[in-house]
Amino acid sequence: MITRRQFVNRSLAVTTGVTLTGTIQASLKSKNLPVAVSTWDHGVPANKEAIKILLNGGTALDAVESGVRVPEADPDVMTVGYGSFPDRDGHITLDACIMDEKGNAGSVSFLQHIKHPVSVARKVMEDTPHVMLSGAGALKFALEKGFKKEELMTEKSTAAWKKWLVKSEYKPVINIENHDTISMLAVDKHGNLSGACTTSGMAFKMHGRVGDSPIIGAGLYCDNEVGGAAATGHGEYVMRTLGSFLVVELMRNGLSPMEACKEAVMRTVRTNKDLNRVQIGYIAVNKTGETAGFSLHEGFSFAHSDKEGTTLNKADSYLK
Ligand code: SD4
Repeated sequence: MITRRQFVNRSLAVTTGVTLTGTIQASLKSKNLPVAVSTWDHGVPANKEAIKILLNGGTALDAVESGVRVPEADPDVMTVGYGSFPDRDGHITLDACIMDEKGNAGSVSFLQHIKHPVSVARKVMEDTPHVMLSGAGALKFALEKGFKKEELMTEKSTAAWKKWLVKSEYKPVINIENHDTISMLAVDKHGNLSGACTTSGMAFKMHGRVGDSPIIGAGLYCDNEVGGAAATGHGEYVMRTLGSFLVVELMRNGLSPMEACKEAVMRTVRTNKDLNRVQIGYIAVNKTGETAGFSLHEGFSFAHSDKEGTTLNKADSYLK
């Protein structure tokens, strides 16, 4: 078990801009709610959208959905939504989920041709008796709900796929291109907590592969009494430990967001010998708005927003 003392020497300095500093972040304390936290550099524009909603008195649920829609629509973010890296057969297949403050959850997996899978996941949560819809069924549901069927491949995704086909080697490079899921957690001014997660999954994955991101408890978990957690990285490793659920349960047992994220990474470290080519990272928030991020390898970043602004933070990691 990790003690709080093991973290006291970490810098608590908060960056003031959106440029990533070299400062490794311990837990970040928000002066006041509301607060939003999300994964990677593309978390910055996503967070800015979310915090705008939160500061206007909006709900955490609306904030996380609107926030992650930003990278979903951005063709330059090639790991989420429109313009993503495809699977090895040239198809973009998307995974997403959402959870609200009441413990409701909605999810879609292996969804094709829809730019905003997170919004389909919300419809699954709100308009069906189910938690998860997949593949052709999820697409049929989305079309019935008025979502537009679109070609999500761009020239850039097609070119990346053709380049990959030359060698056809599945060797994900950590921190680069193929595992930059956007996961976001928010606590609104009423103290209610929600989360969302959306991704195209591992680039050049096998057709039909589904990762951790749409799996409640793996890619995302929220408990309004305790806090929330979300994951990024090689989904297979997150799924094997149900990492986000684990982080929330560790916080329930008294760990800070930082300690809980670290312990969840350590669970993977203890059960896997060779992690050289594997990256996983977690973000977490507790009910007071304290946020943190921690990863297996160096290189993971997370965005934190509150009424004082948005910062991009370098996460601490197990391997330096
Ligand atoms: C997955 N976790 O499908 C996702 C990939 C990702 O940052 O992009 N994570 O395994």
